[in-house]
Amino acid sequence: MTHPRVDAVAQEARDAIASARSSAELEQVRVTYLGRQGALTQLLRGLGALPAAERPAVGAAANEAKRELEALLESRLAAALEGERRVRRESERPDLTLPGRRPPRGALHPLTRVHDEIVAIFAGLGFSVAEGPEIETDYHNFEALNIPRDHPARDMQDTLYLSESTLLRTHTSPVQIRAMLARKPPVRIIVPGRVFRRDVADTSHSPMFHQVEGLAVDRAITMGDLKGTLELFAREMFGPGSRIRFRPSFFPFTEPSAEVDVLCFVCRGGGCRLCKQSGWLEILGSGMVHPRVLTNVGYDPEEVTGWAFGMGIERIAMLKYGIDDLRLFFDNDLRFLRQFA
Ligand code: 2U9
Repeated sequence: MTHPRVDAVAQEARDAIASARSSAELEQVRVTYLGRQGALTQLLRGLGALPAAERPAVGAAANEAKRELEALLESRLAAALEGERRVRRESERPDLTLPGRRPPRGALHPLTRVHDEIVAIFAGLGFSVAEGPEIETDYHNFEALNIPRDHPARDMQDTLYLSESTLLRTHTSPVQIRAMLARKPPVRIIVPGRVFRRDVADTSHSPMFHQVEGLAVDRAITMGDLKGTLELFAREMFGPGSRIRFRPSFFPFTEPSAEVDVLCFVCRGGGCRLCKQSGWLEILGSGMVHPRVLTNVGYDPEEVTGWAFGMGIERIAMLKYGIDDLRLFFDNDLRFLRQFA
């Protein structure tokens, strides 16, 4: 069934469908001809205004054209959508030739790096790692180490006491006391760990910091052994040109005692900002274990001798990396930490 008035609109719609280039354009065509204000819809709606004799023929032709156009639109729309999906799949296809994305990689904390390096150097010399509790007794932290009751280090200013007889260890030395109480000589241990002091944080103080201490006890251990060991340590830690010097000092738990400097690795002794023009950098304290300390752990100072040393990991790290504020180690500012990646 056809009718010239309908045929003109229908042909126009067919042409529009044929030339539509996308699903969006097809939808536009549908709205133009079959939508609420569409040309064919208006034509059907205007049937009442036609002479009665013409209504059936025009009505039938318009309905037929509507069904035909709807079917045509549906199949063209399906084809257009499939085409558009294909184009999108193609453009979104992963490019397998692109280089992979690197997973974000963390880095060791500078204190961990220095700790590991120190431990590795002494492990290479036959020392084994010993660890112990951070909460200690007054006996292991002070008494056994020949630090008498009236010694300034005992002052409440320096020590964080938990009770009359327990405290946060102020050095890792109580671990060496425990090790010696537990076994017979020879002893060769390295003792890394956290220590605590009653201090307010500033560029060079922190209520918590890290130490590595060392202890060697055997028959005929001498200060020469200590010096040779520390010289080797300094060369591995600060470079093969490193030299050390001993300055007389005093600690209650060693006799004789010495503070140890390393030749400044920046100016090689000439004097610079890092070594404050002295040519030397203080790196640790050391000495021959006091005979009273050996007696306290049941060793006979006539039979065995020993040496010990202690160093602050933060201090070594500050010298090695040129860091001027201790607090940087504990702030966990990524702008600082990333520099050690
Ligand atoms: C035992 C006997 C002796 C450990 C020693 C030092 C000297 C020393 C400081 C370095 C910087 C502490 O972190 S710091 O402030 N330590 O100068 N430590 S001798 O002597 C011992 C330890 C244990 C049984």
